[in-house]
Amino acid sequence: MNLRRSRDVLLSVALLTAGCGERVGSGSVPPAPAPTTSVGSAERGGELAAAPPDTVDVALVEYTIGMPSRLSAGARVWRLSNQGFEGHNLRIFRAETDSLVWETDADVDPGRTDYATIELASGAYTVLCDVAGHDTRGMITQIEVNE
Ligand SMILES: [Cu+2]
Repeated sequence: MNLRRSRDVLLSVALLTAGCGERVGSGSVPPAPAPTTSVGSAERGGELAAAPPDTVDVALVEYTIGMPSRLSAGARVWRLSNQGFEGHNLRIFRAETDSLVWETDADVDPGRTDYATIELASGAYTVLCDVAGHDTRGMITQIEVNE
């Protein structure tokens, strides 16, 4: 697939550091405690103590992306867990325009879980892992976001 790698600035994205013992209030995205690290910060193997109920769970494994195919629009916490043995990453493209709307800063290492707050407007999106050969082997999926 020939995807344009341009950033779509219409969406605001904030990284959420998975702090040890950091609690996430129910229903809303908490103010991130001045995260200065990039994605890849669940250093202590940490899970958030309590992820918001509308957390989007994404399982990255050879070679599939396990996640809901329908989401509601707005800002959601995405929990990216690499359950495989290779590094994986995530790219989100608007399906209509092939424009990149979000990407991980770095690969998620095997066994690691990273968190990001991602805001998506309604529409159709393609979600894939950009590691060479992974999308063609199955790490690509279509999702629909609705109001
Ligand atoms: Cu991958």
